[in-house]
Amino acid sequence: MDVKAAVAHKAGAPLTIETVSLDGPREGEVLVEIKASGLCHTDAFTLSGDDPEGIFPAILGHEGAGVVVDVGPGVSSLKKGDHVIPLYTPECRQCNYCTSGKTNLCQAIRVTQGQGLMPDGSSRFKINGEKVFHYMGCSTFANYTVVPEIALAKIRQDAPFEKVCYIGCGVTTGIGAVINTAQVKPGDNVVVFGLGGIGLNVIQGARLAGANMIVGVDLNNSRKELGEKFGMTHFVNPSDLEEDIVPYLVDLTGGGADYSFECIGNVNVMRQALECCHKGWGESIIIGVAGAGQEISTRPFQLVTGRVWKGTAFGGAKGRTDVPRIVDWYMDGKINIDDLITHVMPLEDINKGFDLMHEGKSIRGVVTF
Ligand code: NAD
Ligand code: DAO
Ligand code: ZN
Repeated sequence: MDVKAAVAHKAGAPLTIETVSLDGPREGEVLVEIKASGLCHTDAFTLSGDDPEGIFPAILGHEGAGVVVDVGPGVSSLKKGDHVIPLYTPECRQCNYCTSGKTNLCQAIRVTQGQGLMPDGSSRFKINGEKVFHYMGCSTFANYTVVPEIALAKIRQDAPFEKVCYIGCGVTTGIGAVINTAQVKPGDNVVVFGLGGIGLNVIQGARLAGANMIVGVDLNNSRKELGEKFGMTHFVNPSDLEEDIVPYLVDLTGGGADYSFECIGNVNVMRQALECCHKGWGESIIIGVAGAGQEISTRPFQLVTGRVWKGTAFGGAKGRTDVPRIVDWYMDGKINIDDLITHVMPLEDINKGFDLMHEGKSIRGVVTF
């Protein structure tokens, strides 16, 4: 079939809206009509050329929601008409990672997904007979896409696509980092670096977990009001400080953060996030994705004296199990998504959506089809 997609032909170039040919679903695959897709910093990162796994031409997008239109042979958990959220971290429930109980990083289709291909090693997308790569197993910047069954979370039918698509990445990553990875407890002091689409969800996760101080750090003062709406108790703009930010935060939190979260992708900030943690027990969680070849550093004595460095992908969530629950939290009013979706636009305006992100004017832009 012919589908409408925003195609990334090469790093650094704007996306182009084109008609792309899409083959139907094969064994274990599902054809999904995408109704809405969020624009995440990670799509922009891949488009910039900084992503070591970036392959072109590709159809980017990994934060979508839509409806099942057709299923391939052997698909048993989904049927036509089901509402779904594609998962860039699948959940096969069978591989040794899934059954370990220690990680959400299912490896069942990891190799081909990293190559921009479906599990059988081929692509379903073509332009003029030439292969176009999938992205993160999702490719949600197209009005139809094909996704493996194990990479689809079935969600309730009354959830609005243009809101719950955000659960496909930003919401789950931020809230999950707090609840699954850090396991923040009531009364803990938390510091969040970077108050964008991920960091604000870390803040609402910390509030849900009953944190005491929730300190937000950002260079953009316009993030203060929104941060406070989501539960932030203190705001720090490092450029307004006359002293180094690390001793400032250690002092503010009465000895250091119980948990800190880096939600930017800046390796210097990652060091600050570790070093503002409490001696003896403070844990710092890296969420931000740094550019190709970049490295983190600290004095090993920071770890010897009890601080812990961790990272998290998709908030440690097992998507087929956890995503439908997070959709319920949204529908029950337990979490706020509406105030984070600042711009909704047709697919044709997707490049404007990325401009708004780069200018710091949007939290989440969403394209609809
Ligand atoms: P964003 O651009 O919306 O937000 C980043 C925020 O950081 C902005 O508010 C910006 O003003 C602030 N900032 C930039 N430099 C700063 C500095 N030096 N000090 C303080 N604040 C600074 O980005 P996002 O969508 O929230 O994504 C954040 C990061 O998380 C990205 O690196 C993205 O690739 C990554 N990410 C990771 C996962 C995962 O599973 N680990 C999932 C999604 C996104
Ligand atoms: O190696 O098993 C694996 C999974 C690698 C992909 C993890 C992606 C998480 C970070 C990228 C940001 C997603 C939007
Ligand atoms: Zn698995």
